[in-house]
Amino acid sequence: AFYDRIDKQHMTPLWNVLGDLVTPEPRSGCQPFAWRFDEIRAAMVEAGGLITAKEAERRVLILENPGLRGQSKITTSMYAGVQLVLPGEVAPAHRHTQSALRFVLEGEGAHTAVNGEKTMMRYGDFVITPHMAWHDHGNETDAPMFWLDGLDIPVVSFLDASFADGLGEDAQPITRPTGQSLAEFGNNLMPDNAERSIVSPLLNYPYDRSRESLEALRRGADPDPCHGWKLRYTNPLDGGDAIPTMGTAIQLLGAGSTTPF
Ligand code: 1HN
Repeated sequence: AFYDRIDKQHMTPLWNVLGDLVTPEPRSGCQPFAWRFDEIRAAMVEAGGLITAKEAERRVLILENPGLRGQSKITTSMYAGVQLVLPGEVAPAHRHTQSALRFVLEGEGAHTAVNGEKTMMRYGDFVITPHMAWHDHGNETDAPMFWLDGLDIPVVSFLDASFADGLGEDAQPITRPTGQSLAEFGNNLMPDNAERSIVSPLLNYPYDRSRESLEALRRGADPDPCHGWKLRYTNPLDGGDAIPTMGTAIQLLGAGSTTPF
C-alpha cells in the first residue's frame, strides 16, 4: 500500500533497486559479435542501388550489437556503421555535437572536408571529425569507397546534448590547402600560436605512416603479450586521445599469435 501511494507521487524505494543500480561488477547488455566485411559490402552495394548518398544524407548501414538491437549502438557507449560513397556522389555538409572517427575499409581518393580543409582518404587511414565541425564527403574517383564510422552518439544522448544543422550546400567552402593540418601538426611540430584543444587538429592519420611505425617496432621491439605492437592515435596538442570520448589505437598482431584473455 505504501509503494502504491508513493508511486502516484513519483517516488520509489531505493532498497528495491539498489542491487541493480550499483553492481559489484560491470553488467553489460553487449554481446561479442563479428561482422564480416564481405557480407556488409554486399548489403551496401544493394543499398547503393536503392538510395543515393545525397538522398540518404549519409548512406550507412548501422552495425547493431545483438544484445542492444533497436538502439543504434555497437557497444553501450558507441555507435558504428559502414558508409558507402559511390563515384560522383556527395554526402552534403552538416555539423553536430557528436564526434566521428572513420577507418577506411576500401577505396582510395574520395575525400572528406572538415572545417575548410579537404583530406584525400586511402585504405587504412584514420580520419576524425570533431564535434561541431562542418563536414562533407565526395568521391571523384571511379571506384566505390567504403569506411567504418564510429560516433559517440550514445554518450551525447546520455547528456541530452544533441544539436545538428545543415549548411544547405553539398560542399563547404575550402579555405586551407589539402595536407595543411598534417604539415602543421604531423611531424612533432606545431604553429607558434597553436591554441591547446582537447580535440586533435589532425584530420587524417595516414595508414602508410602508422604502418611504417608498427613495422619499425616489429623489427626492433618485442610485442606486448596481450596487445602485440599497438600505438594510440594521439592529440599532438596534449598527448591525449585524438577524440576524448572515443579512445583509438592501431594494433599489429604477429601471424599465428594469440592473446590471453
Ligand atoms: C554522420 O555525420 C556521418 O558525417 C556518418 O559521415 C554517420 C551517423 C549518425 C549521425 C551523423 C558522416 C552518422 C553521422
